[in-house]
Amino acid sequence: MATGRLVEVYLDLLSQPCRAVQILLSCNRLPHTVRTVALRKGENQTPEFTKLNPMQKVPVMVDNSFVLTESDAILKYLVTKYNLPEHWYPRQPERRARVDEYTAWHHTHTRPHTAKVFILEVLVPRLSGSAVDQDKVGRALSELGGTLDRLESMFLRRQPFLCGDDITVADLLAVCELMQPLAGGRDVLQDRPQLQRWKSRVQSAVGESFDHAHSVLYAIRDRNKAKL
Ligand SMILES: N[C@@H](CCC(=O)N[C@@H](CS)C(=O)NCC(=O)O)C(=O)O
Repeated sequence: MATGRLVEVYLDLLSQPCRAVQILLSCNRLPHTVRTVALRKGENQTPEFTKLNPMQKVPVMVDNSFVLTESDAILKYLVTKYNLPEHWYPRQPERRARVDEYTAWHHTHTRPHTAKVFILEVLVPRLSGSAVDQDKVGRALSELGGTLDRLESMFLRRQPFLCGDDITVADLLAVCELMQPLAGGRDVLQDRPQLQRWKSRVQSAVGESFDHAHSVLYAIRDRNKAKL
């Protein structure tokens, strides 16, 4: 392990990609410092944070003076730099390419389609005070349905994890995204036993870091449930 300052990560645990980074760090017991950037308070727009990431987004990682944005890049960097167990991001070219294949697809499918449901059911009503637009939610859910079908029929076809026999960073990115609509009380995996079994395998593989990273999300879910 490199000497010097601990890896620093700038996170808001309500953010899906931040949770993926947090889970990787904590389940591998990689010493790190978390700097919380509360998006709801606009802390990502301060001059200090903007200097770190001009795109004003979390997560950001700082390793000594090396600053890195984009969860996908951060996860792969941490595995490589700190020699985390190889299964997270395999060295063998074909197995590595499978992870890259998913993570490229993730940002055009799993992430936008799942995030849209969360935005429509939780963020828009909260920020605008208006009721949930059920027509839009219906359309978003049907789009997400296509992505969930692909996860089952393509990535999880005859294998326990998205990219093979063991957990990789791809599973972390995916599971954190698919958890997000729970904030509004929606379990998008409810009628998806194959994906539920995969999620349980991911949870078992990462242990208590899963619930720890999702504690903010669970609190919002419970608060919203209490309002009904
Ligand atoms: N592709 C980026 C996405 C980062 C991102 O969109 N982060 C959101 C939270 S999930 C954010 O910081 N949003 C603040 C803003 O856009 O103002 C990644 O995977 O790291």
